[in-house]
Amino acid sequence: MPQRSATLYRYEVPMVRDEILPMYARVPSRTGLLVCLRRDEREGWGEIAPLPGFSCEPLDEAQAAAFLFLGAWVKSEVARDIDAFLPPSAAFGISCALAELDGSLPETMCCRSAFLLAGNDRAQLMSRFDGIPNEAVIKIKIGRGDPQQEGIFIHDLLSQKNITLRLDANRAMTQKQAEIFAHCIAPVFYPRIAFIEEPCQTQEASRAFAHHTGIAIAWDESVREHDFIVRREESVAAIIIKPTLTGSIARCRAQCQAAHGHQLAAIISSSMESTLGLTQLARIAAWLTPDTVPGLDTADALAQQVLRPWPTTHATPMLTAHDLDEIWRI
Ligand code: OSB
Ligand code: MG
Repeated sequence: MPQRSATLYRYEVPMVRDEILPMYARVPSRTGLLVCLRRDEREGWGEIAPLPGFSCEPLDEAQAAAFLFLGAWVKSEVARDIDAFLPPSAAFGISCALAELDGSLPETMCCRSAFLLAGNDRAQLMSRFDGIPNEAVIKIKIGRGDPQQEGIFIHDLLSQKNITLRLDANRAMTQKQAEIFAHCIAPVFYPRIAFIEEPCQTQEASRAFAHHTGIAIAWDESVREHDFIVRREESVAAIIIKPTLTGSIARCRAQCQAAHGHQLAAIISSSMESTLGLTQLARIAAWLTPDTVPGLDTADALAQQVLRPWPTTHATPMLTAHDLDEIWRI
């Protein structure tokens, strides 16, 4: 009889760069759970961190579901379809811990990520931008201010550097505002906008915007709506997959495969996980989306790293298992 145990820890880390998030989702600190599963001599870790403003489940609900599931797991009673039993954040975290236990999540991390720029301070944005190499993929948050000024800013960036941009509006603009934004950018530059994630408040408006301007779009928030189906659409270049909001590795893998089957890019993206979750997302990206640059440039939003280091934040202090609050052990 193999020996099994499960431990849950809670972390809370100050958020030092919250301008990545839309106003409605900003929180002073990021809170989540880490799950550690042991079976015989092996150990597997995962992160359960619903993102306020994006996840449907609050942390206490994810925690209660994890207790129930892990209580059964230590007795070797295991549900086949973990997504049917657990809210997405818990299904993601527990599936990572299980995958580390059985060795099914490859170790290699995708070390590239789209550089993420956000914030209204243009001078500060430009100073970060200056250090970025030409061939980099850069993602900029838009829909935060005056559409005309934002359009001019993007036009200027595209005229100064031969870069490709991803833009993300988090559904903030009306179709009219999105078109005002687009009209401030010379159409010769449109092909260097890989896509705009969810430009408008509704899917219909985003589709109409893409159709009128010829700028490609990507679905992000829409992917998690109950009636979303992956299909090839005019002007849709990619779907964004956020495992913490989607569910188990198996479910994320099925979504990547569906996207690829429809010639869409699938982009693995951060939900502001700690560096433990981020390193696992980088492994998932290397494995499931090897030809696409993922969106994982969020490690520096948090004041501390957790358990595992992220390649670009070596100066950020690290929390080890000793620094975490153990909340449950079975
Ligand atoms: O809309 O993609 C988003 C982070 C938290 C919540 C929502 C989003 C994000 C990001 C992550 O933008 C970074 C990325 O995708 O490049
Ligand atoms: Mg997005």
